[in-house]
Amino acid sequence: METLNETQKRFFETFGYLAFKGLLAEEMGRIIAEFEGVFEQRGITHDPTQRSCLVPFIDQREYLCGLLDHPSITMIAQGLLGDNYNYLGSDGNYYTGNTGWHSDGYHRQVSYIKIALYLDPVKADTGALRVIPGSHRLEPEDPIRRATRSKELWGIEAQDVPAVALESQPGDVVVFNHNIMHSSYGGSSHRRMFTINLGQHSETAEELLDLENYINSSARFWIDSLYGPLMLKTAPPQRMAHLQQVLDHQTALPALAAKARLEMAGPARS
Ligand SMILES: O=C(O)CCC(=O)C(=O)O
Repeated sequence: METLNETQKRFFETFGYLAFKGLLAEEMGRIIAEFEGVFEQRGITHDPTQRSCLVPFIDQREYLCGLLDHPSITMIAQGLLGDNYNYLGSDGNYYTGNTGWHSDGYHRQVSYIKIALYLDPVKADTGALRVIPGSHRLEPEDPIRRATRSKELWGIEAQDVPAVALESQPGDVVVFNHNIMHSSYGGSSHRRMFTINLGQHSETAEELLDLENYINSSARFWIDSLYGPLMLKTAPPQRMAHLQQVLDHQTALPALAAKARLEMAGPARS
């Protein structure tokens, strides 16, 4: 199996992202068909006025579950998170328009990463992921982490905030640290993209609390488990090793999801 080299790891640690050109190019035809299949089987027709988001996503089809065992994905996961990383769920999306500046949480103790596959060509001004390099290492109070207020703080539009656009063709893979500030601008009303979330294994009480908070925050998607049944049913032992810690720490999720079902009009879309 290929491994990430030290330069790639150092780049990721320093800047908070990596892009792999053509890493899953051979698989893309099948991946796109499976992506469409998930939305079809769930009877979801994308409404172009708002984002469609399905969580968990790869768990819906055996082939997509298998991406977790794919040498290219395990290479990224092991290289950035160590051998005993956790799978933390996935989302499948038809995005509509812009995604404003945000980070996917803020984790001090352990690294959480997102692997993203854009299924349509995206350029800087047509929906490519933009990242502010190094912003994953900044304290929450740092002004750069307030890029949503770009107009008021710096007199510039959000899309003019200095950033790197990770332009992507189907088959390319982008990876970023959850802490990094990211966005996208100018995308179409049916931009197809799905992600796989992974994190380092939690060891200390504080890290386990962080993991449980992460899991429990998924109640907003109205799910009782971070994993769909197929993910577990089709898991070879080497995949199970990356599911076990979450299985052991998601006991509060069903009650929280039940509460969310009472309080929210529908499952969250982001
Ligand atoms: O592609 C996009 O519009 C943004 C993606 C994003 O924010 C995410 O996956 O966390």
